[in-house]
Amino acid sequence: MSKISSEHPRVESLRIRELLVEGFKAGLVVSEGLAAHGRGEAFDYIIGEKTAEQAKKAVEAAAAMLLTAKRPVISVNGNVAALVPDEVVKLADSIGAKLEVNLFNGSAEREARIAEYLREHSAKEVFGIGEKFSTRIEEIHSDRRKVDKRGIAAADVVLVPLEDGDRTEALKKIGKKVIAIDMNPMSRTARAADITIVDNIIRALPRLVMAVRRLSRFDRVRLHKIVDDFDNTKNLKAMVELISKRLKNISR
Ligand code: PTJ
Repeated sequence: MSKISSEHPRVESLRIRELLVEGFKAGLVVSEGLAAHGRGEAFDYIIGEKTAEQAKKAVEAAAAMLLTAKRPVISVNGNVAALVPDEVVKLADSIGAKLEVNLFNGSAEREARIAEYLREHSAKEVFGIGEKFSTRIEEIHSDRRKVDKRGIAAADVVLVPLEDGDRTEALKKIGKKVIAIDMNPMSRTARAADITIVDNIIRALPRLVMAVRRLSRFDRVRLHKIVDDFDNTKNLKAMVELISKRLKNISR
């Protein structure tokens, strides 16, 4: 890893880039993943690289939804594995969720590599590898249609970080609840999800782990109320307004 001085004004952003580049070299991340990161980074730059109040609310609702889920699954792609391997494992452990590798740019070799990487980060079990337990969600028009019978296919709640496309709409159509993590509040995924956390996954995942720990003391009635009170459309609208306000302030 190259040496980034702690004095550099953009040290944190450069550190995150390094994780992606290292993940790319290790065969976890595809080249498209580097471009996708650039899009997320641009949104993060505009919002000031800190967690907005709207994202904090969404994290709270997401934690409550995960805690009330019967069969929660965390979907992991190359970027997610490279950026937050420890945190996805911690989150899965704290809610009893399954971890499933699900790739837009499907590849058996990368699936296995990501699973191995997650295991190196203490994951006990990783689904989505190979064909033995695989099935297809025909409504999805990409490699993401390949899912695990024991994982996403059977899930009631799916966490889908860092993606844009038709999968969330398809998962909703077949009756699943979807939580998205996406810096872009205008993406199809952000708009179709039940709960969208518009924040950098680097900040969102540790917050989610902490929220799950805090809310695990709440009873189910209280957790359901947190979910019911959350309005994703309203929250996304507020995020777009925040972006617009920040751009207006900069252009003054
Ligand atoms: O590993 P694979 O094959 O599954 O591919 C992974 C990528 C990310 C390449 C794939 O899912 C993809 O093409 O994603 P998209 O359609 O480019 O969408 C990625 C979304 O994540 C965009 O809306 C970005 O703004 C957002 N994003 C990127 N980096 C971050 C992010 N959101 C939060 N935190 C980030 N660090």
